[in-house]
Order: sequence, then structure tokens, then C-alpha cells
Amino acid sequence: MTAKQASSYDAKDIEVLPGLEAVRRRPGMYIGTTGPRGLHHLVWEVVDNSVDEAMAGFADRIDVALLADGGCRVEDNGRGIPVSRHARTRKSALTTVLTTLHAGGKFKQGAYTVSGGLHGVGVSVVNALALRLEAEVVRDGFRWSQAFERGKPVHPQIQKGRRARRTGTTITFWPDPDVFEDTIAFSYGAVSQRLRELAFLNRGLEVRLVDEREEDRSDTFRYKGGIRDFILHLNRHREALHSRVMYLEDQGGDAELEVAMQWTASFSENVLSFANNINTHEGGTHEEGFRTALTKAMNDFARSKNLLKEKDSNLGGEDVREGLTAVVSIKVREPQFEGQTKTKLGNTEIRSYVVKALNRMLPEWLERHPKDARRIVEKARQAQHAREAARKARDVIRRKSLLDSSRLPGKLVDCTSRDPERAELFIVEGDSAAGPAKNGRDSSFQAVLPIRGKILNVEKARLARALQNNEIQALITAIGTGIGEDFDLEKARYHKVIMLTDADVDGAHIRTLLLTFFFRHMLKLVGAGYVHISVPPLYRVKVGRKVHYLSDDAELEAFKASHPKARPTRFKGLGEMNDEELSVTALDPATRTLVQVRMEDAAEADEMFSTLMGSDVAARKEFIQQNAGDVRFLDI
Ligand code: 0RA
Repeated sequence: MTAKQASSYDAKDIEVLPGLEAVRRRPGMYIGTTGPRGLHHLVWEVVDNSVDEAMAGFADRIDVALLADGGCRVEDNGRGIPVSRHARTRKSALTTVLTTLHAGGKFKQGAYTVSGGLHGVGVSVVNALALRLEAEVVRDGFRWSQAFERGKPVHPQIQKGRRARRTGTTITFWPDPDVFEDTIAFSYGAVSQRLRELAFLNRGLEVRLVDEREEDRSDTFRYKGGIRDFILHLNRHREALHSRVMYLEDQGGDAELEVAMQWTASFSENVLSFANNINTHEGGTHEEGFRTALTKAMNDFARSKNLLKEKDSNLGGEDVREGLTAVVSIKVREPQFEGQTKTKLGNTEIRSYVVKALNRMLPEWLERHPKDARRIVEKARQAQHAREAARKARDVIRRKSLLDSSRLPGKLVDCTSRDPERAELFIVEGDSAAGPAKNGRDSSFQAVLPIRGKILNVEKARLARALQNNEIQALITAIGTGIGEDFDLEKARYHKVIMLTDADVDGAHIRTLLLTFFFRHMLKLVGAGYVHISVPPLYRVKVGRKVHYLSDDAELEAFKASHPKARPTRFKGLGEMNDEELSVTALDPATRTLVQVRMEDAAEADEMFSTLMGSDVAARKEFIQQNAGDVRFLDI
């Protein structure tokens, strides 16, 4: 764990800003949504405060419990939130932190904190959006507590008589059902995944999670190897090219850098970057610095060892990163988060800091591990050759205009509108479903492209081979953007590309293959928010003259409870629906259910892909059995 001296704290440092009414009036401004994401945001916010305390070197354990009554409890063994009285507000520091917007920010300065961006809105926001919140602090020899309802203190801070030696903070909160949709609950999977990530990113920190609801589940995360263990975890189903994980760390004046890397036999690149424990999906200066330094170090090493001859061209960045799994974690004093989702690090000084630190450490590591280094260079050389071959193949195909959207694929049933913003492309599995889709659509703006059978697995095949596949060619041509280096979002012919597959194992497989393709070769299409999944219902029930569609077994059970006599029928496949049914359940914007595929899904999707598409057969089998038809990873 990184031990950093926190500046000495005084109650007067807490800045007082207006109350929490604004938060309750416009929760979206503070936590994004009032759906599942927003609900989980509350947990991240509270946990982040405890992690900050751990990063500052004062806590080494965090306990999280999902309570049977719908609440969530987060406990740490840090110094405890100060309880002394604030000079100006004459309130206790604890009360101020919990009732004043942004009070926490000022008060956390000195350590590496999160300012703006995804989290860091302050625990007062959680308080405002909680039906009830209870804070308990142990410090200065006593136990202190205070309860709040919808952000307002129920009573002043209470000092409990019992002397206590150990210090710490416990925050327990119950989300307000007036704010959040009441059908949503904390997801054990989502919470445990984030906590595990935090444990990887903060070496030695022990994070425990207990589910006290129906299911009796718990996990303890503690990684002595930190992000080294993270790499081993990410690569657990991949074939590593070298057994030692490369690990580099540097303490700069205003930042700390940690990098862990391992190359695998895979063809894809898996670089995760973090700034102050936040996954910087959109990259930023730390990631740019990392890429620059890595490409240079590999070329310098390859040249110096004559693995690259004078006549050979330099290894490209993507050659060097083929098969690479890397975690770049930076802790910055005052991070600036930019980008559409505020997950891009903007601090310009960080780029040169990272380049400088890695220019020193990377060559050292390569010289010290010559066997591993040669294997990595060999892999990059193969990637370079494949890239050159792919370019030639693409040139040939381009010359033949196979990817040119002026020659649309014969299978495409296009729409009449030429306005991409309005136009939608349905990628439909099999010819049987294509018929109803073609008839049931609104042909003015909905196009249909039937995909036959399993399209080529692009995880295992390099782009050159993928491009020879007819289904892939049709896909690229219909979408119109081109691919890889030629990709041009402006040329997209549809701003909604919608996958429509059966709700069975085969459908899930095809959907995953398509997603693999989009994430690997048309990432910007995902980034633009164009890629969607249409989720058709599983059941149909007729009560009197009215037809109801039920999306899953849970809905079916609920429906049966109130209509015991109803006889639901299960849809086996899209092909079994008639035109009208398919239109209502999957095509018509007014009645269909669409899930947007987001960039944040990439990491989890990547794990799914490498398991599902990679070469570890046993892992694949197990994964399919456990996750058939599951779009869970797209939900939070
Ligand atoms: C600032 C100063 C001090 C403690 C904390 C923040 C703190 C906040 C949270 C939120 C959750 N757990 C926390 N643990 C600690 C204390 C400074 C001092 O003791 O001098």
C-alpha cells in the first residue's frame, strides 16, 4: 500500500457550501442516473472515502455488507472522520461532512484524492439520497454516532460513554425509494467486481464483502502482489509467453506510477489504465505516455540485439501491444478527468512524467530478463508481419471494392431513409427470422441484414483472415464505416446497429461473436453509442383479448401469481414469431427493449470474449454452461 502523509486536518478547513436540497431535486446531476448505476454509485462513493483513508496509509481493512433490509454498510479501520466542532458552522466535522455538499473534497486534500469525475461527489450526496444514514466513528477514545434521514440530522452527534481503543468509520445507508426505482437492488456481482479491483489496485488492502440477503455469499479480497496479481487474474485463461509478470513502479514528486505487464499468445490488446483507482476507460495522458515509452523501449531493445535488422521497419505500437495484458495505475495529487464519461485523465504533466519514468525502467527490465524480452520481441515481429499482410489483403479487397459501401451486400434489405441519425440496421440471425423482420419492420428507417450461422471468430483470427469472410464483409459494407485504420465514424449509414438474436445458447454465442467483432474492429462505433442489443421477450400470454409479453422467468412468475389461469407459451426462436409479434416485441421503438452496448462493458466483455473465444476449451465450456443467454454484464 502506498503510504502518504496526509496534511494535518483541522475542523476549520471544511468549506461550507449550500445544502442538499439541490441533490434531491436533481439526483441525476450528481450520480448520473436513478437506475442501477446510480444506486451503485452510492456504494462506490462511500467505499472511495475508506479507500482514500487506506491510500493515505491509515487504514488496511474495509468491510462491506449488503444488508437483508436493503441497506449497505461500509466499515473501515482508519482514523475515523473527525468529530471536533467546526468554528464557523459550530457543527461537528462529522455533521458537516455529511450535510454539506463537497465538504469532503476540501477535507481530503493532501492525500491522493479524486476530484470531480466519476466519484468524489462527496458522501453528503449519499446522505441526501438515503432514506436513512447512520454514521459511527471511533476516535479520540470514544464512540460517536449520528443518524440522518434524507440528509437531515435526526439528532445531534452523540458521544457514547464506552471507551474504545481502535479507530474507524462505519457508514450504513438505506437508499431512498422515492429517488430510486424500487425494483432495483445492489448487485453482488457488480459490488464484488469493483471491490476486487480496488483490492488489486491497493496492494495489501483487505476488502471483505458479505451478502446478508437471501443468498449467503461472501468474499475476501487481499492481494500481496497488487496489480501483479491483477494481471495473473486477467490472464488466467490465456497462455502466457513469459511466467514472470513485468512490474515497474516509480514515486514521482506529484504522482506515483505502477505498471504491470504480461504478454500472452492472444492477438488482442488488453491495456487497463487507472487514475486514483478510477478506471480511465477513455485513456488519457498516463496511457499515452505508457504507449510511447513501450514502443520506444521495444524498438531500442530489438535494434540493439539485432532482432530488427537495419532494413526492417520499426515495430508499430499495435505490434508491440499484440497479446499484451497491462495495468497502468497512476495516483495523482489533483487529477483532471475529461472526456464524454469523465474517464480520461487530462493532466498534461503526467504524460512526460510517465515517459521519463518508463524510459528508465523498461530498458532495465528488458536487459535483466533477456529471454522473456526476446520472446516478446518475437511476438511483436509476427504481429508486424501479419499487419503488413493484412494491409496487402485490405488493399486487394479495397481495389475490388468489396468493402466499398457503394456496393451494398445483396442480402441487405435496406431502408428508404438516407438519414443515418434516423436509420437503424438490424443484424438478424438466420434466414427464418429475417423474413418476419423484413415484413414487420418500418421500411422507411429500418434495414435488415441476415447473418448466416456462426460468423467467423475474430478473437482467434487476425484481421486479414476475418476480412475474407463473407458475413464480415457484408457487415462492414452495410455499416459503411470501413474498418481498422480506415474506420470513419462519419460514414456510418445507421446510428443504431441492433443485434437481434435468439434467447438461447446459440443466440448468445452469435451475439458474443458480433460483440467481439465490434469491440475489436469497430470500437469507435461502440464508443459513439451506436451498438445495441434488442432483447425480445421469452414468453407470450393471452388473457382475454389482450396479449402480454414477459421478458424472463421472474416476470413470468409474477404474472402467474396474479393470473393463475393464464397459459403462457414460450418463444423458441425469433423465426417462430409472426411479423406482427416480432414487430411489437423487437422492432417497434415504442414497445421493444433495447440495451445499449457501452465502452465500460469492454473490460468485462474482454474477459468474456477471451474465455469464450480463446483457446482454453475447458474454461469456455464452463463459461457457456454458466452464462448462456446472460446479458448481465451489459446491465450495470
Ligand atoms: C480527513 C481527516 C481525518 C479522517 C478522514 C478524513 C477520514 C474520512 C473518512 C471517510 C470514511 N472513512 C474515513 N476515514 C477517515 C482525520 C485526520 C486526523 O486524525 O488528524
